[in-house]
Amino acid sequence: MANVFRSLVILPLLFVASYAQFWLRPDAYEFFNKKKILGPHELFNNPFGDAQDYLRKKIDNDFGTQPLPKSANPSHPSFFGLPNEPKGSWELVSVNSGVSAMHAILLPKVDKVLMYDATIWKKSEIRLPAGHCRLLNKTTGEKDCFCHSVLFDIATTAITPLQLHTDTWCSSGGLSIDGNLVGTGGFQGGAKTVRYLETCKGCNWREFPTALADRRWYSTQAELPDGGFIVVGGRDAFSYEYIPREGRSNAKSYFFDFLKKTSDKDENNLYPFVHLSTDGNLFIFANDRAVLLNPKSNKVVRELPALPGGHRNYPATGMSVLLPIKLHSKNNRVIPAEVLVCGGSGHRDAYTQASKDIFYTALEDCGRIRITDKKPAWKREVMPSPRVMGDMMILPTGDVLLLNGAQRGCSGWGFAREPNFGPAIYHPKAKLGNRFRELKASTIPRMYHSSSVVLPDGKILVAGSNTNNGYVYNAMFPTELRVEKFLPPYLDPSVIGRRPVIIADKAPNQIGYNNLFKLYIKSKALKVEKKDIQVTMYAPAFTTHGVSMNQRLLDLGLEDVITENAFLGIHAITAVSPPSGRVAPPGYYMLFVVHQGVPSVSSWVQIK
Ligand SMILES: [Cu+2]
Repeated sequence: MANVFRSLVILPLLFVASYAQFWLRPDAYEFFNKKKILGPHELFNNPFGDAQDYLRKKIDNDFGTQPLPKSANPSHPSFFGLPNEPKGSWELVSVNSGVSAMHAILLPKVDKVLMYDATIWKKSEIRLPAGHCRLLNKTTGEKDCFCHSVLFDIATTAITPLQLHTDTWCSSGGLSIDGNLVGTGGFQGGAKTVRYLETCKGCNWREFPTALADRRWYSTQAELPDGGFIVVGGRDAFSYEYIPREGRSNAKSYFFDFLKKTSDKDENNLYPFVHLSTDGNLFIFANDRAVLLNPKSNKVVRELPALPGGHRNYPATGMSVLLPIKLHSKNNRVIPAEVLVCGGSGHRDAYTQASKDIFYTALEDCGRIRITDKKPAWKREVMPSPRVMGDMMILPTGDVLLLNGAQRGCSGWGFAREPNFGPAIYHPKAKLGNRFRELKASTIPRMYHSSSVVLPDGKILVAGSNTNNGYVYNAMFPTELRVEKFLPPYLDPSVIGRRPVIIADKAPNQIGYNNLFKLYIKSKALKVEKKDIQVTMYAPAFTTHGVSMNQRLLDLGLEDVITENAFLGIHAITAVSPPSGRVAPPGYYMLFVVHQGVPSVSSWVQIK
């Protein structure tokens, strides 16, 4: 019996312990980061097959990016597609974010970006305040005095340290109805944790390490129509569960066969893409397949067609958004919802091969599907460049920005090459084949563990990138602490004159469902017409590992736009709030008024 105990329990523990010892040793970093020589993929011209072969195959609905037609006629009042369209620009705003921003989200009301990585490295570039430390080992007295999560002030770039007690490595998150962060999972003691952070001054993390039934490492958290959350998947977790009330623990999870079926040798189905559809079902995409799950009955209500071309989820990390939801003052019973999935890897074994110095070219294609159709079908289109580990952010105008990531390889320590420096913009309303444009490139590689945040002024905060096991600076791609802002084309000096200003003291702080509400704007334009105005509401994304959880843009129905005072340039807009929690879960949104393709600075509004 003792022998059985030893072989079943102690030996595996010893093995795990010695393995962990090795890869936590400082010199292990060098092993993982040493400059790798070119593999046979580069040297012998793809003996394993070309990842781009699928592009040459004839597939229905396969359109490349077409050159601009001579008389480009944009389908909405924007400058997209016009000659001399601006390409955007970059600003470097900070050289030290304290922690490398593996996870990032804008917190409502306080306008600070929460950034964090992991406690496992016991290291960052900021210490806990006032000599605070975390005791790691009672016997040895080992301590960690570094801070692993910060609030980044978007106006001043000042950072406020916060103290984490559980490991948030590769975890997930979202915002509660009251605009507080609810985070789930992570590594070791963090894997079953649910953690909360309020935005009050001096507030710190509250952590509940036994709240979840299963370990959630690389899982996705998604908001439900009532403001609650589901947590889906994760390494060795073929299940999902709903976040319990604070302080409670889940007794068990729901087994989810779909995750078991979509897992392969390299996994390729972690951090699944989960989007709440307008009918209350959850669109869940893993590897190359998708289903609609009803979170009330816990039944898969529909299997969608597979997306051909390759593998889209971690470590073959692609990107996905729920495209902007177009609302009207009177909506039909079915409100169309469309999903876009881009990039990833054409090779099932991209991760295994990257460990042998073979870095496959990433996928260059996207699939788009209307998930509320009776017979949904993917339509394929091609990006300007291959991209793996990118971020896909919905802009206040309803266009989609693709940025960060690499052109070859996949997620993992040092498993990617050729950073994709250039963002691309995708205009969902343009004709198929004419939707993408390349924008101004950055100079900073942002690969594994980078993140992006849409800000109230319409800029995009871009941070992080750490393809190293720890804070390592003598690597091919050093741990990145610099923070940039990308200014999309709508902030170009040539068009910024169109920008409206929301009159803040007349804007609503709270709205209900299906209500008329009024907004007042100030504009330099002599005449503001209804056809030139959009009112949009953006739910902040929790961005990590190429997944932007709970990102959502609503393009509201408008009743009218009336000039109140032509002399002062004041105009009144009457808009209709979203019809239900299925379309727009309760919580905080950034409210933008867009005039001729240029968004205002947003104002926060809570749907309750
Ligand atoms: Cu990770």
